[in-house]
Amino acid sequence: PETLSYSARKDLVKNTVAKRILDIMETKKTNLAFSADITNCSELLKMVDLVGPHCCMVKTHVDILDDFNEEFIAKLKELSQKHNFIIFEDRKFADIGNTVKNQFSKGVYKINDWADLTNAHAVPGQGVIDGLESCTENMSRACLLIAQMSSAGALTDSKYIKSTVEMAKKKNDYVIGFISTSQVCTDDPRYLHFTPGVSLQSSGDSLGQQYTSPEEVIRNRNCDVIIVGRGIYKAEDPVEAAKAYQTAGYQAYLDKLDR
Ligand code: UP6
Repeated sequence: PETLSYSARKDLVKNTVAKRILDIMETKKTNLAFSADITNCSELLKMVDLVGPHCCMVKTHVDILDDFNEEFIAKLKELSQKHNFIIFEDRKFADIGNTVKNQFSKGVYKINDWADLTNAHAVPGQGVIDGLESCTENMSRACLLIAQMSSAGALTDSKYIKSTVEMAKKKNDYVIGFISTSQVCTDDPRYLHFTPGVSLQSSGDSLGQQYTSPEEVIRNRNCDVIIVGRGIYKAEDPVEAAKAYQTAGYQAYLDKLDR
């Protein structure tokens, strides 16, 4: 099938966050999401200031921060404006709607106040999305469903993937795409595919992570966004590493358009 450009797809989507992601990818020439899995606030912010110019999105796990505080959120938002990136909290919600609603909007992190994008497992059923969406006004926030995982032995078989895609389609403005290791929804170009488990150096870690290359993910598996953590923040020169992922990911997109 024909590959549509980011700008052509931008015209098809309704959700503001999806539009912004496609717009940023086109203008900054990057489909890299930086997974900032650093456990200290100031070190994380320093790294994000360095990598920010090269990514369309910064993905956080705020519950791994040793010194989380509200000032951190203010500074992260400042950086997102300075470098023009989306903030994605990788919370992987997976409970009944009512609990998820509280986890999203209350407690220490109040994720709904600051994260443009979050994600959820499909396993609880439709209620998990309804719980998140109930906190959201005018499609100013968005969610991804986790259809596949990069880790060894993931239980997401083809039946589960199919049901996850169907669930997303029932919520087509709020759910803007999938976490997946391949293109799970092939018949609707509005859905974005975000792929973790990407490295130019390594094939895996000792805890089940499995890596593939940016080219494989973007060009062959037809996904849209590469999610890279340790490949960047553990590199000797994180800026050079970020540039390498930016170039590899964007070139694979251009190759796909040419095909
Ligand atoms: N992540 C995966 N695989 C999934 C879903 N999410 O690796 O299926 C997340 C991890 C981590 C990042 O929680 O934040 O993507 C990958 O980091 P890495 O590049 O350092 O392996």
